[in-house]
Amino acid sequence: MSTDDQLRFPDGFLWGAATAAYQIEGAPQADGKGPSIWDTFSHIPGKTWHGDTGDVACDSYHRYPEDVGLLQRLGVGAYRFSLSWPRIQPDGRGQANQAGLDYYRRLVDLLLEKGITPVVTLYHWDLPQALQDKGGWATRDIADLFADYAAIAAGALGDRVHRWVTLNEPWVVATVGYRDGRHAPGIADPAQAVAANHHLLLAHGRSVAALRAASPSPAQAGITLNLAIFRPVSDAAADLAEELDARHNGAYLGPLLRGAYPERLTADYSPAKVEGLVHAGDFGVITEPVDFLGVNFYAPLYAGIRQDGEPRRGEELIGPHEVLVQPEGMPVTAMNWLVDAGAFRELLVRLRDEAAGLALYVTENGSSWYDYVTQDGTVEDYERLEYLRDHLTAVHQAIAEGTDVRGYFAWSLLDNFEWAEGYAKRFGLAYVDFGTQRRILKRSGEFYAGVVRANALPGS
Ligand code: IFM
Repeated sequence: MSTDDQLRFPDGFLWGAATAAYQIEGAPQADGKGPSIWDTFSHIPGKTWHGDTGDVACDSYHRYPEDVGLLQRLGVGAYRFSLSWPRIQPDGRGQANQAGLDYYRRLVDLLLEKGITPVVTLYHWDLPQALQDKGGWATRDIADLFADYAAIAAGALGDRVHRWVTLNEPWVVATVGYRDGRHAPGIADPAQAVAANHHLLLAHGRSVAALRAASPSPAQAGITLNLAIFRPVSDAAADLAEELDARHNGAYLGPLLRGAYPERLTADYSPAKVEGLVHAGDFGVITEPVDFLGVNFYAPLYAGIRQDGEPRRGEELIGPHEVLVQPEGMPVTAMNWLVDAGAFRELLVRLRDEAAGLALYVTENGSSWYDYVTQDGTVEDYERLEYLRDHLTAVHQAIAEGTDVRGYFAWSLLDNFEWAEGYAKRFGLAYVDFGTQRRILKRSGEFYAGVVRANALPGS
């Protein structure tokens, strides 16, 4: 696979970039779109940094040709973007809004014209507000409504879209949205979070079947999980690291691949607790075979115990004594996330065994830094470039160790609305001046274009 000191990727490796509807589109009321939970949540004072909202974001709803131009400059073969459910069904149920579908059709047509394969995520967190008003993901009938929506999307776009991701990061949806309340819908209720989790998985399974049935041409379907590596910082934290792993990874890989929640999650999923929630036959739905697994990776997490219950500087208290630690001397990004590409390799190699037989796509990987435009009008983001190079090296190593990674999507094509962090945190390969909407390809974007062109990482 390697010539000279270049690291070559397998022939046909799919290079891409990713975005999500609410983070880039803006135009929250255009062409009959209904409100989403993020439209509501971001307008509540104090919920996002600086009161930022996605009202304008990158204005991609109007500027998508320019963004397709950026993809062309990167030379990528694929673009992963998400559909806004309330653009397509303003209330989350019933008849489709043709104007919403037409927007995505125009985007897909332009991508195809430029030789870029669309990879479409059905749900990247912008639930129709009307469904949340009835309980959202904590209610069971949402699984069928989601399947209906999947069928509408596949029926309308499936002649030209052949690769679908059902859900993006259900852990974040359930945990950050329904348990911690830091994301929309802003609910802090552990019982609703467990229910949301189960219904997300159910919705995934039902939508895979629905979109395959509705698509006019063969559809490949998968789900994207934000999987993580947990490392204990001491022997005392070993059990905590295992528990976190089960909650974060096992709660998804278990049901999806093996048809069961991990045994050690009895606190949340004991038979008594899930009575009424998990119905007979649910795991048959959830294990609906998928064509691939999407993996999002950003950072490893280090688990520690503080007997005094006092987190030290840079630590996050996650229980009475349990903390997430930032080990001394390890670099962190602007998100305060650790930088450790070795953990990425470890995760991918682990999936080689745990998800054996399943093709993997890295559907997101990237980093946030405090970028700025130089006097020459360039963005010299060498930290991002290094992060990218090191994490691509990790992918290359994992492939060499027998992991079936078929593609890589950089997060993100362009700076965008980073949820509760608003516009303060930039992840783009292209810089966005949110005052003028001007896009500037960053140094890391130029580097990525070189990798894509060569299908290889340059030698050192
Ligand atoms: O911006 C998000 C994205 O929407 C989901 N995955 C993580 C990214 C960075 O936080």
